[in-house]
Amino acid sequence: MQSKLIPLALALAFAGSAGAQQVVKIGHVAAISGPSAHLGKDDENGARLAIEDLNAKGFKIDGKAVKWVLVPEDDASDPKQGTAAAQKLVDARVNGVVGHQSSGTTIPASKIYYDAGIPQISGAATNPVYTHQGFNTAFRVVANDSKLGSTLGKYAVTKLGAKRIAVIDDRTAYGQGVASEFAKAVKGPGVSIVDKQFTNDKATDFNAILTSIKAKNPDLIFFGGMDSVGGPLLRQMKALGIKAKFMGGDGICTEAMPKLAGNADDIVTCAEAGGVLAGQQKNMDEFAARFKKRFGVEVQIYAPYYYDAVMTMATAMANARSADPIKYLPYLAKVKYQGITGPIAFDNYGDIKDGALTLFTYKNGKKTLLEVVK
Ligand code: ABU
Repeated sequence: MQSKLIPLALALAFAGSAGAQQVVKIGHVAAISGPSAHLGKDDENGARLAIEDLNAKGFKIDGKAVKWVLVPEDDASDPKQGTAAAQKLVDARVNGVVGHQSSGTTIPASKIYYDAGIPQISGAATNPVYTHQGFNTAFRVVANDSKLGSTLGKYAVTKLGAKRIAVIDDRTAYGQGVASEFAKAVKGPGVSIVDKQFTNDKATDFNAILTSIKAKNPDLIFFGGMDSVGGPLLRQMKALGIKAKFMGGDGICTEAMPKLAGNADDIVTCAEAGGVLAGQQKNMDEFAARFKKRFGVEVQIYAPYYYDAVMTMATAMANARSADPIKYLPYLAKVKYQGITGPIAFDNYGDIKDGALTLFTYKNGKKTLLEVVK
């Protein structure tokens, strides 16, 4: 169990801001441009829907009316843009931040929020480092890559019967991390990693690495990275006549994957870093329908988690009777919120307690549930 550091600047940054605020600003940062823009927009719109609901319901703090405002920023999944966006939100004196989307931007940005004493909840970044830096301002409402990689590794061996496994990652904090956790979990009698290759998060041509992998005759290829690379990788894998199954983490577990791959079918297994149990499914379906009506597009993956992140933050503010970060941060650490995605409470690191995963495949071009794993 790790003790959290107390941010020195916290008291100073918000000194004098006691009392009810009429305007509560929630920052959101994700990739709104670049290859993962469809996912960043998904997150942002999830947060936007929550803000609209809070305003529509007249959600008050300490009995006083509040105008809830979303302050959106784009980091393009670039660490430098991520820290610049974080500093912008600190300068704008937001009351809290939901984001970022990629682990590669979330981790460096978290230091900026911590120094400013601003609570941050990510609904997508899964690298364990984010919540293990001793920053008491860092929270996450999804499971992390240790859980993702190890669950997928066990599933590959025990359920899919994989023996000869090839691993590719995109060298990002997320892709490399989840691939490494996966590789640890598949080691065992009769199972071997026959090849390890890497690419990058902007690559489009995978001929060289796939040719190397094909020569090793794998029965399963695991990819650590996002759908913008995973889709074309799967397409080229099939074009080269590689018959292996294809597996990846939450980065490829999106509604866009079939389009990006040309066709994603039941050779694909992937995992969303959240687990919606049967009793919860109705809420998720209702959310998906509302989201489609409001924004005209399907949920990609993490929109409901960002919706819940905003609502969790608002609940902590209501419990604290204040949107002042210094006052509501302790309430956020011990919050209990029943979200669309399930019950939300945090452990001592700021990770979701009892985080679950949902395994998916694809059928007829649609993401199709396999099972929820606790
Ligand atoms: N969790 C997959 C996408 C975001 C990230 O962790 O980089």
